[in-house]
Amino acid sequence: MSSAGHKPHRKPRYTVHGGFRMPMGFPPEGFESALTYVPEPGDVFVSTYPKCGTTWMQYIVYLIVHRGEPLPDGATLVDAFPHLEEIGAEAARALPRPRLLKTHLPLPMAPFGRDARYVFVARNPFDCAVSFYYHTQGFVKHYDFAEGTFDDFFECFIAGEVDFGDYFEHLVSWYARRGEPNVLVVTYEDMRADPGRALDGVARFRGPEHAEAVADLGLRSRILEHSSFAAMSRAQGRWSSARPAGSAPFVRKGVVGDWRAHFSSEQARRLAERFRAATGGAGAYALWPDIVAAALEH
Ligand code: PPS
Repeated sequence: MSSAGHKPHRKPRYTVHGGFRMPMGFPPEGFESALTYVPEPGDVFVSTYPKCGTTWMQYIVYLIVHRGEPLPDGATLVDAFPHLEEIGAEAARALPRPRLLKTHLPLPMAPFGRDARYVFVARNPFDCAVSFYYHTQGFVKHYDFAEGTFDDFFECFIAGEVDFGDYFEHLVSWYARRGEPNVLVVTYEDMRADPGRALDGVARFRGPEHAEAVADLGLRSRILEHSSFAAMSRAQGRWSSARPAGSAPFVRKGVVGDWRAHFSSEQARRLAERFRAATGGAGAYALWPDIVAAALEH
């Protein structure tokens, strides 16, 4: 889908590796070797398109693995649960087991192994676009887009011309694996509606001993408290590098429906139509029927 026919717009800057857009500053050798990483039994991936709840899910998995103990003072999730495309295969192999890895790669590019586990978090494309806009505007050294508007970014997003590729290709590729024993599909909206249920689902997926452990009320409330929006907002430096003063924080708003305050009715209709076309109106298209209906009426 192209944004042809819409007025020229400002674009963020990216580095392009083999036709694939990445944030500037992601070393090419890290990206290239990430594609060759061979997953091992026990590896746990949090696999997402950007801005779909990656960090929140990573911290839930981290807290399950570490029995509710938060990251020690001064430690960052970026080190404890690194981004494969940033660190590359060799650094990934050197991680303590279980290896905890984040990836934003679409499935055809992602290292997928039968014995590794993948938690795939999907978020509706409307809120994802808004969150991705603030991210792109705020990380000035990665994107040089401080002056970019939401309207500018929207044209890049709907055309799939953003880092980590097209939202819809990513969603469709991973969603096709739902139901496989090593893939758990979760939505950001379900996590928001019932974090305890989401925690149970992830713990069960990690194994019966973890499911049993999170039934313990003390552990359960520690994990839910440390991974809550309020607690994560208080510790912004743990999740991401600093941004210029005045930019939106990394843990920003954390709601479902912020798109309403950013989308014009034309943009909402165009993205809803793109969603339908990209999915053939089936599969992942059924994930957010109320939001799609609201977008068409916006
Ligand atoms: S990234 O850069 O791709 O890793 O970003 P990602 O972590 O996927 O997404 C960031 C959005 O997730 C929100 N967030 C949360 N929401 C609810 N609860 C918790 N604990 C939480 N932690 C992060 C964060 O605010 C971003 O969404 P927006 O809509 O911008 O607020």
